[in-house]
Amino acid sequence: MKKNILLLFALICSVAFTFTSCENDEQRAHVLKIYNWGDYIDETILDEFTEWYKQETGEDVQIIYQTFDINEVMLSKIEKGHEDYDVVCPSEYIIERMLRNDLLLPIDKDFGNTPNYIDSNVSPYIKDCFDKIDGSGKNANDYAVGYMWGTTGFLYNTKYVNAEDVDSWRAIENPKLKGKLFMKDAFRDIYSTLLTMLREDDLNSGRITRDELMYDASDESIELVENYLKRDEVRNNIAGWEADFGKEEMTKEKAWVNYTWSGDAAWAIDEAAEVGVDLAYIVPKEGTNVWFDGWVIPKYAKNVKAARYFINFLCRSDIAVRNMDEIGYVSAIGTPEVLEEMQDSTEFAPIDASFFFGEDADSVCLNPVMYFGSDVIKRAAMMHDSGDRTEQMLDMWSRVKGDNANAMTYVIIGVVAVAVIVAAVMSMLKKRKKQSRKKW
Ligand code: N2P
Repeated sequence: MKKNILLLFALICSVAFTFTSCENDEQRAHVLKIYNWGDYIDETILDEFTEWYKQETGEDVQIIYQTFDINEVMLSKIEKGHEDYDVVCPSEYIIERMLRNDLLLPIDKDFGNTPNYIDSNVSPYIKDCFDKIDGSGKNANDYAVGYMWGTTGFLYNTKYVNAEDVDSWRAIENPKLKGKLFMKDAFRDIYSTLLTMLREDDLNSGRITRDELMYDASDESIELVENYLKRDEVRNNIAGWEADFGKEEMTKEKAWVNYTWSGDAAWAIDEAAEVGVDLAYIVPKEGTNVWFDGWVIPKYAKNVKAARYFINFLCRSDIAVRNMDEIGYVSAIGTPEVLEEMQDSTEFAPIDASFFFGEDADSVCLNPVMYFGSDVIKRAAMMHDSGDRTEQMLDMWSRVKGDNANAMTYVIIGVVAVAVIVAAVMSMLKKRKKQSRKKW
């Protein structure tokens, strides 16, 4: 009898469990979980997507939107945590790693009656660059769609700093910048671009090409970067490592120079102009990286359909322009509509942007911080996954940042210790005074 009751109880539990998990699966099928960089979209677009999706597919979707500031944080949630994000936005070297580690699903571009904006609107330049992502035999264009792209360089305040002060990586050791420099907390961008200066002789003599340098994760190069960033002149200049607040430090004139991404720079230049602060952006003469962020669908995704429609929606020209206006970054969309919206002959001199918009765009008035010219492209290269050397690079990075933190910690401990001693001496003196008054 007892046995039967137990069996009945187990049966009821398993039915209830199956029922609730089916209900959860059913609910989850109408949710789209997006994981994007902070400050990297016009968020009003998210609601518009749900309306558009209903109109195109007849289906409801509810969005869960989360953000990150560091590629490796996002990657670890998927690689180690197997989190069920439907659509995420890694940079090119992480897309490469995700492809190599089988973490991505191919993106089906058959949208039925809905136009395929991905194939028609993404610039051929971006597709060519994605072809160079080395995904162990998989073509990145089948698994990722370009979103924003740009360079890395120095954003500077023209009141305190001249272009000549920051036209080279050597700027970061210039005593003029003491305590006034913020560096982007993005180890790969800093490591790879700093190497263009530290291994300049090898580049100039042809011992290594720029493309090869972007694969370089040798002990020798890691040591070169670590030693340089730990030099006293450099450490004294660095006020902090920022993931996303450098642009505010610059617009408020708390910092004079920020080594950052071109999109943050374009945004900060506009914002600062409104409060009368003049900022400018320059790519170091030794070189830079040209980086690309793209949308991918991780293999643990639960709503692949909404994910691929979302990616397609972001490739509409009007949506791309709105995102650019909001965040300052350059979209991968290279249509005539985008070109027309971005041109401004009252503000910008003509540049050759034919590599991105096609041959008719060889003299168009575009913001040079966003659509840099061929002079920058010549000294830029795309980064690659550092594979099992990533660990060594990350260790170096925390040693570099830890050293800066320690110096600061010692200062704080010193100040607190002096304050405690002063307070103790003062109270002793007070007590003595009181005692001697009583005696009298
Ligand atoms: C914007 C982040 C941009 C990422 N907050 C550049 N790879």
